[in-house]
Amino acid sequence: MNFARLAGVVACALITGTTWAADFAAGPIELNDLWVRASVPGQINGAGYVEINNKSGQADRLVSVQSDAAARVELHTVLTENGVAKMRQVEGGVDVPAHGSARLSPGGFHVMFLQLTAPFKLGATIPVVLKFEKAGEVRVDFAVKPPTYNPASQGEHGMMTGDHAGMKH
Ligand SMILES: [Cu+2]
Repeated sequence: MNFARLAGVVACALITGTTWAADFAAGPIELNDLWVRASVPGQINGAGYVEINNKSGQADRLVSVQSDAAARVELHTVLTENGVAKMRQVEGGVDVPAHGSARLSPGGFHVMFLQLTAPFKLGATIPVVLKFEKAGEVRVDFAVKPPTYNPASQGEHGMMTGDHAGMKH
């Protein structure tokens, strides 16, 4: 490698370094963009979303979630049966491929908070422990976003962005 090329690599790392830092990590597993929507009056459940990146050459799996923020916390997915979207508890966890990622996002996988201890308040953070099969446990905080929050990149799931709490379990 000649020096000019090396210098270019270093400069690139410096420029992008701050944006590459993960919000939370457990070994090679990095967690970013963790959020829930603020509760609306009368809402008793909530859903959490996160992007999981695996820097390792070994596949891993998100196997369970724990939090004091709700009476029960489960890993859910959304399945469509006869044209009706229904939430189901995930069997065996959420796979995170080697050198790959998994995304919990509206319309798909989510952390399900059942019977909230207290309403999610805008600007607060919700502490959760995520447990991975290989990387182990990591304590993370989910940021509370406005009730109408929807990431722009998730537009294709628009049909699922309504009242999550009203869905049948
Ligand atoms: Cu759910």
